[in-house]
Amino acid sequence: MNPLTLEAVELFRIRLPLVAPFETSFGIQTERDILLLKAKTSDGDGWGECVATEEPTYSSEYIEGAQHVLVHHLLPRLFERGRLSAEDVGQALRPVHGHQMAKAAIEMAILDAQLRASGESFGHFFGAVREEVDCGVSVGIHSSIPALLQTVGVYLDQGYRRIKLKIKPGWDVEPVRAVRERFGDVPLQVDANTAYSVSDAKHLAELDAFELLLIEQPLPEEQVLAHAELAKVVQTAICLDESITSVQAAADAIQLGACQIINIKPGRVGGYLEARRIHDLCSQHRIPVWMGGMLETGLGRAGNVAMAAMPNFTLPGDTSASDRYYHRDITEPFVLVEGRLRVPQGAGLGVNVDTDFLAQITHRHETVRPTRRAI
Ligand code: OSB
Ligand code: MG
Repeated sequence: MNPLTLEAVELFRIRLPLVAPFETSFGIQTERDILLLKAKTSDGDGWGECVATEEPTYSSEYIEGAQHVLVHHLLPRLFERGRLSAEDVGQALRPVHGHQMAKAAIEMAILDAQLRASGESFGHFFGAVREEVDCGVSVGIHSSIPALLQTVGVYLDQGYRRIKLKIKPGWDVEPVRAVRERFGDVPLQVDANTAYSVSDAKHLAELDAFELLLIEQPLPEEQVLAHAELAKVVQTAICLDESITSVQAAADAIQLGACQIINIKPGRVGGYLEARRIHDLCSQHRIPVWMGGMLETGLGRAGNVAMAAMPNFTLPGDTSASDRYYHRDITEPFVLVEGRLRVPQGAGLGVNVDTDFLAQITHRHETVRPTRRAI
C-alpha cells in the first residue's frame, strides 16, 4: 500500500435509535451514540467507526473517552509521522496504553483511504475466500419467555442461520430450554458478557444438555485461567470475547486452554490488522473464529463482513442485516439473503455514506488538524 499524509480528521458524533431495545447482562440500550471518523488525506478520504459504547460497561472504553484520547493523544502522534500507512498506525500509537477501540477507528479510516485510493476492496485485501458470509443474530434478554420465543421466531423466519441468546444469572437455562423445545436443533449459542463466577461452574454445566455451539465469555475479562478451570467442568465449548484484547492475549488464552473458539471484534483488539493476526494465529492452532458485532452502522458492518469472508471464520457471525439494528442506516443497507450478507466489492469499505442523513443525525462535529509545533 502506498503511504499517504494525514491532513485532518473530522469526528462526527451521531445518535441513532435502535429498532428494539437491546438488553445484556451489563445494561439496556435503546439508542446508540456513535463516533465516526473521516480521515482526510493526501490521497483522498477514508471512514472509520469507533465501537466504544456510551458507558464503560462492556469494556473500560466509552465514547467520550475514545474521542478525548483520539483528539489529545492519538491523532497528534499520527500527524507527527508525516507519511504513513495503516500498517504503521499500531506502532506509532504503541506509547499510548490501551484504548484499542479508539486506535482501531483511526487505523480503519486510514486503511479505507489507502484502499479506496488504490482501488482495492477490504475483502480482497484480507484474502476473502467467499462472496457472502453466513449470519447469525444476537438476541437480547427479554422480559418473558413468550416474548423471547416471538423474537427468535421472527429472526428464524428472516433466515438467520444461528441464534445467540444473551444470558445472565436468573436468565439462562430456562430460556435456552424454551428455545430448544420450540425451535428444535437450530444452531444455538449463549453469551454471558462476564456475568458469572467460576463458582457457577456446576450451574453452567446444566447448559451441556442443550448441545450449544459455545458459551461466550462467562467470566470476567481478566479471569483467563479461571476459564480454563471452567472448561474442565463444562462440556460446551468456551469462546472468549472480552478477554481477547490482542494477538498476545489470544496466544496466551489458547495455550492455557481457556477457550476452544474465539470471537473476533476488530474494535476490541485495536484494529483490522491485529484482528487479521488473531485470525491467522487461530488457524495455526485449529481454533475456529467468528465475527462479533458491536451494533455497527454500515461502515463497521462493511469491514466486518469483508473480514468474515476469511477462511478460518467458520461459524456464523453477529453480522446481522442493517434492519436488525436501525430503521435507516448511514450507508446503503446490508440486506439478508438466504441468511447471508454479501461482501462489498467496491474499493475500500465499498459503501457510501449518506451525507444528508449523516448531517441530520450529527449532534457534535469537530475537525482536528496538525498544529504547528513551538519552535
Ligand atoms: O458481547 O457480543 C457482545 C453488542 C454490544 C456489546 C457487546 C456485544 C454485543 C452483541 C451484539 O452481542 C452483536 C451485534 O449484533 O452487533
Ligand atoms: Mg460477546
